[in-house]
Amino acid sequence: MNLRPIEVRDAISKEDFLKEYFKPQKPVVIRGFIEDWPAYKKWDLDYMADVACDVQVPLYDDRPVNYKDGFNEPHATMKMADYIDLLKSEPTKYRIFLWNILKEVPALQKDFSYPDFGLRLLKGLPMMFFGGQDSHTFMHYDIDLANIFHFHFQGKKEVILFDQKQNDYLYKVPYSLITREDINFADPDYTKWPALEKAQGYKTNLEHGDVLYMPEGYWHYMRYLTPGFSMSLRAIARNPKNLSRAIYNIFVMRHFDNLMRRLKGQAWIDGKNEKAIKRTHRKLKAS
Ligand SMILES: O=C(O)CCC(=O)C(=O)O
Ligand SMILES: [Fe+2]
Repeated sequence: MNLRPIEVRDAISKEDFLKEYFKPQKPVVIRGFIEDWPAYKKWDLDYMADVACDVQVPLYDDRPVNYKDGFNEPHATMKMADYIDLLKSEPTKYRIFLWNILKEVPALQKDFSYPDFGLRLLKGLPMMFFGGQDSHTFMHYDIDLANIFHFHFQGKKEVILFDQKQNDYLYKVPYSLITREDINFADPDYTKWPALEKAQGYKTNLEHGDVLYMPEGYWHYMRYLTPGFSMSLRAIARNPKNLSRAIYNIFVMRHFDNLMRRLKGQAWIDGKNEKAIKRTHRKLKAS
């Protein structure tokens, strides 16, 4: 993999953001942008344990997809206060993924605002992500191929990104939004995954207060170097091609995949995983 560092900018104007990053669909890390949010000073693991104390949170570990799982179905649940205790006491694979904070803890709304990047951010959908030391979120892109603004709090997180032009090299699993789950993107085994050598992407480490802009449909892999959490805000895809793929994913692809899991069971999942390798290696040979 050829991973370039993501550009880092200090507080940037809306005009510059649109011209230099949104229009060319290029990722960027913006530092010092949310220092006027109450969240910037208030939000850490202890605060979250406090405000969401008794809320039951959905947890995911790094087990591979099983045909019995529904789309994004959690592997466990726990009280937020207990989960944060766990995060702080030992490395854990358990992550919170796509947790709608406003639905669960509406009071958190007063700690942040929707920044004006010149894109219309979806107000109802601030999503939170938590992870323990060394846990990772598998390489994926979001079902709606949205523009994502990812705000990081507490700790350090490693991020690897690819655009959709890299799909031929990434061992993408058909009828899903993920690559093969057994690839370690932090340190890939190129004898097993030779196509990855051709992939051109980006890499960065996020720290408290950083905002990462991920353009439409970008693949992202996140590894929590220390326990921490982030919030994502999104704006729907503007590129008509991405928008139509979002509609297809939401209304067709995911239902088809669920149906096939019910009909064919684990053979459906295993078959897709084999196809991911076959297709990628066929393309590699042809190139
Ligand atoms: O931070 C994470 O664990 C994953 C973030 C993510 O997938 C997103 O913001 O869409
Ligand atoms: Fe995501």
